[in-house]
Amino acid sequence: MATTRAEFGSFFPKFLDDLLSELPSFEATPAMVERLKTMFTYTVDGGKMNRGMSVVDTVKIVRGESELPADVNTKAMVLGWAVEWLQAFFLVADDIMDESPTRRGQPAWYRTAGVGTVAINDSFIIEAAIYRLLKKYFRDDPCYVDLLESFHEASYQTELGQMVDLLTAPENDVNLDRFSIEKHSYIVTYKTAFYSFYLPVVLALLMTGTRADSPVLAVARDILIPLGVYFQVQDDYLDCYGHPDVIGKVGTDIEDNKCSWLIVQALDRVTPEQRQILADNYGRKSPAEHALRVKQVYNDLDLDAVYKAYEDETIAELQAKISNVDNNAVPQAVFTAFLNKVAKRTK
Ligand code: DMA
Ligand code: MG
Ligand code: MG
Ligand code: MG
Repeated sequence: MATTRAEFGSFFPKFLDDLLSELPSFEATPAMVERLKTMFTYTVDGGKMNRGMSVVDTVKIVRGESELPADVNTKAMVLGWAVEWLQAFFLVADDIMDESPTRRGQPAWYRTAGVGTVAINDSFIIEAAIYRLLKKYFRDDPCYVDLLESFHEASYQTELGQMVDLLTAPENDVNLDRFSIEKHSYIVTYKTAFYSFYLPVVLALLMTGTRADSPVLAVARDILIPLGVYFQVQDDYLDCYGHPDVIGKVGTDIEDNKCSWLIVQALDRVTPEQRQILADNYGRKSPAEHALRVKQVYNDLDLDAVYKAYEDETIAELQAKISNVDNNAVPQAVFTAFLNKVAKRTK
């Protein structure tokens, strides 16, 4: 049976306590412990938790068990929550860099009272916590080094993607020629697909005894990277067409001059007049009329329908790919579970 949000969520207090209870060995004062408790709870807990839960679900499918033995379950939960800590590390920094006002239906962490740029160091601490948890639960495990390398590699990939995402979107310097589908593919593959889709499966496979050099990982990568690209295209779409109350965040891609899937699709279809409107209004922080004019062009080009067609085509392609996977390499159910969670999502 798939992990429920309630069951997965019930492990957060345990891992939080692991992190807090070792702080005396770092000579932390009670005030420091309290600050970290508040910070971890605000930034790590309360997301959709799909990435973390998928580690546990993958372990179950690979082992062919609907319930895991308690010790295996705890270890799978550690890896799942370590991915959630990794996600929080990226999001805290991402919201500062993207100047996003909200996250998960509340103010972004850097926008809360008394935090501000301290959130930069908090993001580093959130990352460090991953390695404290891995050390506590996996130090003597044969897969320990492979787990460490997987987190390090996924982090580096994400940071490279974030770098290109940000450098392609300079403030006060709009140049639509910078955007292309190739640039977009690089950005989303690196900033999202590796850590959100490939990493959770790699961790589950390593934990269940697959070696890091196994060809099985190439099979996983071949499906999970395109799936992750689709996921980020959805994120780009929802940034403009999603409702803030549903997605828990206010979109900023147009104002931030981002190489979003929507602007790339628009540029593929515009008349010279429409292109001029985009050039004059994209990447302007205020007033809000600029972003509204961009959205008007998107609507005139019926990007909503373009997206829906992309979505149907991509789902069909992924289903075809999954049906070709050798169940002895990786059970197809690993991938269908992911696809079902992601397909046609609205938040
Ligand atoms: C997200 O890109 C990527 C990472 C690594 C956090 P984004 O800025 O589009 O994400 P969001 O829309 O959630 O701010
Ligand atoms: Mg962002
Ligand atoms: Mg971003
Ligand atoms: Mg986004």
